[in-house]
Amino acid sequence: MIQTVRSGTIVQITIDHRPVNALGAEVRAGLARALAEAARDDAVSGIVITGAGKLFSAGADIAEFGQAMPDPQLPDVLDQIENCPKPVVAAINGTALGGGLEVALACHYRIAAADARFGLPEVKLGILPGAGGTQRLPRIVGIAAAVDMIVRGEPVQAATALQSGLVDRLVDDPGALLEAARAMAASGLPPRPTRDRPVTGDPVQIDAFRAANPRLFKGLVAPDACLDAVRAAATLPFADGQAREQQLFGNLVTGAESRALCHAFFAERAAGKVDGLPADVALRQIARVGIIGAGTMGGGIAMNFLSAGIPITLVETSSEALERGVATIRRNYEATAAKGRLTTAQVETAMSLLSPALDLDALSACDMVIEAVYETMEIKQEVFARLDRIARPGAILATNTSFLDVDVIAASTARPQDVVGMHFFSPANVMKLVEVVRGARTAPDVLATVMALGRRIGKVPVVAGVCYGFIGNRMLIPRQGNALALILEGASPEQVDKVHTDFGMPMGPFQMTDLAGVDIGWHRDPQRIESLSDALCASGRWGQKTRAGFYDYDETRTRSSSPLVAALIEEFRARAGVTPRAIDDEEIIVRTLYTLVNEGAKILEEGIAQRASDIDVVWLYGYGWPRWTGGPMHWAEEQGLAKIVEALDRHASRLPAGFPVSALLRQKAAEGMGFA
Ligand code: T1G
Repeated sequence: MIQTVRSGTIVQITIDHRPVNALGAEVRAGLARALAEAARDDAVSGIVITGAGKLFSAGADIAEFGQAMPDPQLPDVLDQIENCPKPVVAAINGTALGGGLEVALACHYRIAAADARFGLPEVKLGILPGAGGTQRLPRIVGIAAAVDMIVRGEPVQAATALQSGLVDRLVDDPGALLEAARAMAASGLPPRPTRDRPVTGDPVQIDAFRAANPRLFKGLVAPDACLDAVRAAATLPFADGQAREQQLFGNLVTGAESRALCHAFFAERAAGKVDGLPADVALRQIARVGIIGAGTMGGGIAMNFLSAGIPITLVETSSEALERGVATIRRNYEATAAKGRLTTAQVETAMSLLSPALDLDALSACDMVIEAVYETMEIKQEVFARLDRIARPGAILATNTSFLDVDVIAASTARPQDVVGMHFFSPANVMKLVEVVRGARTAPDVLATVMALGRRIGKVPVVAGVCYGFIGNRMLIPRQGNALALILEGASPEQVDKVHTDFGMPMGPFQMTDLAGVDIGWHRDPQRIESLSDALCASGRWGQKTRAGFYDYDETRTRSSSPLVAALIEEFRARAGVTPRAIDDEEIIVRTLYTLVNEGAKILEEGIAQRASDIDVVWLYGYGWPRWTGGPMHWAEEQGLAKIVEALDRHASRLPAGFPVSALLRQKAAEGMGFA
């Protein structure tokens, strides 16, 4: 946990707690002990603190949250560092985050490797830096820079840290860092308690930051608490400011927002683990990827690989479609470069890895092929049958279907073990989620390879079993279906959507339908009007792309209510003999979100998802579910599963006939348990 090495009069204390040097109870105790011994030893003139491996420290042990934290507490250990009568130098060998950076801030001097990163990401866990970070950082970098780091929670690079004074010196050669730190500790520099340094900058910068960044505060409590803590640093003596920080931290760490965000943190990491997959399964080499279809999805998917430096063969059926697809990819890259997030050289490098082709045979050298063609089974089966004859033995054949049966697609080849689903989300070059659909015959090394590849291209891959719509879209079906039923019974699209956006979703069911296209899944027969959606489609209201759907849209895609749709809804109510009634927001939540949770429970029951937290990751990264609620399954647990079941039963008469409440949901509710 803690290694101490003596060289000359300098004691070097190393935090060695793999994998991320988290500051759990044993580390804190070890650190306190080593500091006390060094402080007591007259032969010791200085102390160096560093981390083992690539990181300095990732901060407090998040797994300890919610439990009683054994002494010593981190703030006390850091006070011990700060009050040490001998100079203490932090040798920051790599990433220093959260409590890890707070350790460095309590040291008298900081020297870092040139590739080190520094951050206080606590706000992303629904808390604030609780070991003096909100009090010491403003004393080192000033109010404005401190507020920016603490409320955004984003790490800064070493060069920025040097510029802001966060570190005193950088060392280009990582191998020379410790020696330089020992020399600094032995150089006769006096201890320099950070608490004695003045807070620089103007407190008005705190409110100015809030006014300039309203999105960072939406739906959250931790960001404002961060501002309050920095305000205390700017206005109170150190000890009082630290007490205020502790108070704010205490309120947050036991709160629902922090529970949700910590859940999301671990859920994201757990999602990468595949049950039943041998840890040592050998991955297949993926040096070139083929993509069939250069439309919106195919083009977006291609960009992920090009951006990761993986060559792409992009196949289309016509040169117009191919040129259009390639032009869209270049346009997207140039738009990103125009925002300064890519250099022209990076754009050209990515485009140079793209090989457009008009013939499937061009895919014969690819190690993997992803099909992104029109969403009908017949077309997909025909493509896979041809691919089976063209692709090299051992190539992975992936389908980007968002609903269809991967086993049926695989059966159109002689190599179902090489077939897998990779369901990207639109826009595929932006959305982080990939549902990796494990077919009945998908080989373990294919699954492992695709999961690793998903991470390599910067995605969050989640394993799903084969069923209609996999995890995400399957849960969307009851939400969309009930939303439509609600507006026929008396609610309006505006009311239903407002309930969802107030809840924290980026958009409601009808806004989403308009974005995706009202005509998705439409039978294309304008004479056949069996539903409100049919009527909209028949009248050309296909959504944003036709500037009319459930809402009207102007040239800037700003939406407005449509009197025509309101009239259409009235007409449909009359046809169905429905007398509209007042519907409250609670009923909308029950019938659109509780039913979604219920579908999630059924997905768990059937083993389509490995764990409830995977379902949360799907909704957090694929559908914009508000992260501060942890995802639908965690949110349901916070609501209380018994409350969910009671409400679904209470509204049973208004749910589709025979709407089955999941047996697992009932069982867990009865047992007073969660899903995990
Ligand atoms: N506590 C416990 N476990 C942690 C952890 C932490 N702080 N950080 C990572 N892990 C686990 C993680 O779950 C995974 O486990 C393994 O380590 C590797 O992580 C008082 C209270 C450091 C950039 O928010 O951002 O300090 O899945 O897969 O991609 O103010 O981990 O293998 O079982 O993410 O190389 C603030 C959180 C804490 C940093 C490395 N610190 N960590 O990324 O590996 S609050 C953070 C990260 C705090 C104080 C407060 C990243 C990383 P498993 P990984 P990586």
